[in-house]
Amino acid sequence: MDKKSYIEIRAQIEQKALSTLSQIGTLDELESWRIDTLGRNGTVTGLLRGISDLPVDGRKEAGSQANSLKDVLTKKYEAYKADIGSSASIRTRNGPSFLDVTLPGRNIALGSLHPTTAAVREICRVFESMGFQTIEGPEVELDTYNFQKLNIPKEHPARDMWNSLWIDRELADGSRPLLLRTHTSPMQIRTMESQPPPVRVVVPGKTYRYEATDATHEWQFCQIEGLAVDKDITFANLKATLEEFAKRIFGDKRKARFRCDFFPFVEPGAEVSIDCFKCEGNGCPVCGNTGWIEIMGAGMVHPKVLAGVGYDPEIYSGFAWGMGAERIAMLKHGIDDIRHFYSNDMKFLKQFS
Ligand code: FA5
Repeated sequence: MDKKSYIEIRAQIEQKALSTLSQIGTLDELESWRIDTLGRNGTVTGLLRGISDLPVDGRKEAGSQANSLKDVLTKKYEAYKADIGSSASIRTRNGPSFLDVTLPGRNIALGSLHPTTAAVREICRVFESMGFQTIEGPEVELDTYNFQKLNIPKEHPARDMWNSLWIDRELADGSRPLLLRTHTSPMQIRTMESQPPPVRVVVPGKTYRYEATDATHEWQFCQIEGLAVDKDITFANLKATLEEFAKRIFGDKRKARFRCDFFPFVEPGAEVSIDCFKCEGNGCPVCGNTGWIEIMGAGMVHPKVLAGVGYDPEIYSGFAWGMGAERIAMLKHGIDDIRHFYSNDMKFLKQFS
């Protein structure tokens, strides 16, 4: 054999050995490969023996090439053996890696509902069971809907009740009528304008106010508006509906309190509070030492508002409310600071998963 043929034979042995190895999936197959390739009568051993048939001047180089092939294949054999032997593995057909089907699976971290979302859904379900339909509305609102059609004209001092975040976009007439809605009440108007009575809707959604935050106030929070309009609706219907809501959400133990309040779009108006979960109504920092936590404003829809949307106030009457979803969740779970809801603290949020 001459030097050229020896080099060709070496290349063929290498190619065949590597290609066979790449198909191997079990220890038995690997052992047969070792015997065929590196064993006493294997191809590589035969290659080494063939050195003595070469002319003397080519033996040194051929020997080093045959030995380096032996080293490479031996190392590959050991790596495959360790890999297959370490587990019940399945060889992937083309890649060098192994898929170990016996390893335990990795847990997929499942998200969970934010406590505000959970509260909103629970509250809406309660009202849905009483015949209300859940709808949503725009968070960027027109002055007309947020104020004017709710009986709050421009320059009216009642606007001070809602510190507004205005959107700095001037219209052709020079007005800047867009704002982030300060409450969900604009949806009272949008709903009544879009359908004839009877109406029974609840409207959850984000609301925004330009105000300082504290334990019970956020600048962005969630409200749930409610509106029922029909013939013969009275304040007794309002009270019964909201008391039923309070019982279903807080249980029979919690007490609800109705007190006179002023909102330009209702007459009469009421502030609804629940006795403080923290001090059981005795007075503490959470309830501002009053024993009560205000959860909503409510009242009978003002006749001017009904007339403004084309409902005849002589025939139809209705009640409405707007409650703070986080305040409800705080009462339900004993959370003493509303700022936890929006601090993105996983330790807080995970308690509700
Ligand atoms: C209103 O927003 C009226 N639109 C409610 C209403 C609707 C009255 C229909 C009559 C008829 P008020 O500003 O009081 O009212 O807010 C209603 C509720 O939202 C409050 O009782 C409270 O639970 C919640 N709330 C108000 N401001 C904040 C705030 N900064 N952070 C968290 N919750 C708030």
